[in-house]
Amino acid sequence: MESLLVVKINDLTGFSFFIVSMAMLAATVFFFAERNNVEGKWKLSLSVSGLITGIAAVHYMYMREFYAEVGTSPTELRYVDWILTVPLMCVEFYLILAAIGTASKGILNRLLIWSIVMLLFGYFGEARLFGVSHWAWFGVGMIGWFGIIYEIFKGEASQISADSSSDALKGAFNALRLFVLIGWVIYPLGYVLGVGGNAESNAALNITYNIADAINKIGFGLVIYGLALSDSKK
Ligand SMILES: *C/C=C(C)/C=C/C=C(C)/C=C/C1=C(C)CCCC1(C)C
Repeated sequence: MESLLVVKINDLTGFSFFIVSMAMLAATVFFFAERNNVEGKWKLSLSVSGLITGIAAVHYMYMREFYAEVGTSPTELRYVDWILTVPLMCVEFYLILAAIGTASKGILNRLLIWSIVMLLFGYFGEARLFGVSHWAWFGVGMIGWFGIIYEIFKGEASQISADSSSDALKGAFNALRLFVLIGWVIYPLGYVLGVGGNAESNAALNITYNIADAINKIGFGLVIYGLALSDSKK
């Protein structure tokens, strides 16, 4: 039991699991509490932000415990978290466009399909499934990510934001898509670092993914919160 409670300060991987669990928990409380301070049409967006960090918080507590017990964390736990939270981030894009202007269901559907392609094939690669090279699966996963990037930089979603008269929306939409373009680079990097499959590469993969999740889930939610707050004050 003791091993579950003690944080080993010299264990960077274990420490990153611990600190990200706490950060996700704090962010979740914050997003749900702040629902009261924004206008009605923004409440759903803040709830979704809280769900994203809340789902991650629960997964991080399991991952941390697993790691503390056996020194690794299962790939499945990581991907179950992502397959729930990344689609919710796609929903966030849709919701902020819908709150200020118009958004077609097609945008949401395309973002959801691309994100499933990205994560499903990334998982196939990490789990070394079906005897196919993990670089081939990685390549297919990258196509999914590029599909998302296309939709928000060149596709219909980017068009709706560009045509909007709200500077707050444009600013927030732009910040969110920079998370996807730049913040998400950390994920394929983690995949590449983890390819070795030994203890060192597992540690590198977990630390990299942990940092990526903290930046992208909490940062993403804070940008939406900022938009909701400035729009509500008007
Ligand atoms: C909250 C969780 C997030 C934002 C997870 C994002 C995950 C990715 C951007 C994963 C990307 C990958 C590729 C682009 C190629 C294949 C390997 C992946 C799945 C790590």
